[in-house]
Amino acid sequence: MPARIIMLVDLDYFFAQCEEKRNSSIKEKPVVVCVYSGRSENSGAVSTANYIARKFGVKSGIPISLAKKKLKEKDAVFLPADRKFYEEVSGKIMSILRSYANRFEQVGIDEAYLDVSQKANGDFEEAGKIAEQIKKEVKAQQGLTCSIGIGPNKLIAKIAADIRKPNGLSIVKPEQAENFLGPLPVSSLVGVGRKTEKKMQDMGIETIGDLAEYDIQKLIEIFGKNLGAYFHNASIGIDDEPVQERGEVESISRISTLKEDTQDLKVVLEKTNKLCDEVYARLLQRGLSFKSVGIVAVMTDMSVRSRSKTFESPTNELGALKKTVKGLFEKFLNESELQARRVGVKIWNLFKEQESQKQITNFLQRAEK
Ligand code: TTP
Ligand code: MG
Repeated sequence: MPARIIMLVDLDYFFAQCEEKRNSSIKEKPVVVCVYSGRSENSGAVSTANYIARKFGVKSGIPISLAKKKLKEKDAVFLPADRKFYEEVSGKIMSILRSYANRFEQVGIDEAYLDVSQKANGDFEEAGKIAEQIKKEVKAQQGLTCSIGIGPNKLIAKIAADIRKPNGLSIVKPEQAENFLGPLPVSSLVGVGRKTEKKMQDMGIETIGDLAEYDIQKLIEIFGKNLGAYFHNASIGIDDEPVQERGEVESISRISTLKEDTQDLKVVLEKTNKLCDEVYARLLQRGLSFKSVGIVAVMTDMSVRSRSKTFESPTNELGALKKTVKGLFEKFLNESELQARRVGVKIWNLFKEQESQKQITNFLQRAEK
């Protein structure tokens, strides 16, 4: 198996860069994207600002009035946030990013993790080339720059992306992880907020290196078992969190009690066909396709059994759902010595229509080769 290589791609000053994209004449000026509260002309907060405005101390979260003060007589451009437009741009960029990943997880409007272990064949140099390619394609197709961090896990990839911005690329190989993290302030770690930072400072811990040297038992005493162990592992660059495809997180399911316990396929299917209809309605409402179908049965002795099947590519056909549920129950009831009391249907590996179309296209292309 190739070494694990994770990338974090974060678009630079995203909302403001979107504004520059549709009006390049503002590019040389400080640009501030605002969410106006409407109470008075200048009430509200700054969403984000381009790097020119940041030089004057303008950043996400500060009051608009303060940003105006900082940018007085600087020919700055203040714009209201247009989330719909940013989401459109984000969607297009995310589908570019997805095509470069073995596994893909979008974590915000302008941020995504890519597991590129196989694509880069475990080679960090190769991953660096993929990152360059991604930057080039995002720039060419959508005109935006991004910053990319590459590391052996999500934790390091994220920090690597943060240290060189905008338009940065940082690669941290596994053997460099501890040296890379060591000098950074503990607040660079996910989960170390202001309060925890303060507490650690009181314990004499300023840097991640200090944290790594701190006795793990003491950390556990102070922060509890989970958090203490997490801090220790994070400080030495250990993190096993998988890049989680969104489709895998979500599922749609229905379960219902039979009128009487039974082992009769016909009776069970009467019930599960209805459950399939309900599950299917939810699927359509959300504009999704599914790749995996499961059945669950609670038996007379209250034990829970399940069976499932995963297709080669996503489908959104009710017929396919019912047929699969039938096939699974047929086999399951044949093998079971007990009667079923409750039965359920579940689908997961859910994809947005557009993505499933892409998956189907990929699948067909592969099939043709
Ligand atoms: P970030 O990626 O945190 O910031 P950014 O893309 O503007 O800048 P950077 O170059 O440092 O990555 O957030 C993405 C978008 O989310 C940002 O463009 C605007 C929005 N946002 C807010 O509306 N309010 C906030 O407080 C933050 C942090 C972000
Ligand atoms: Mg960003």
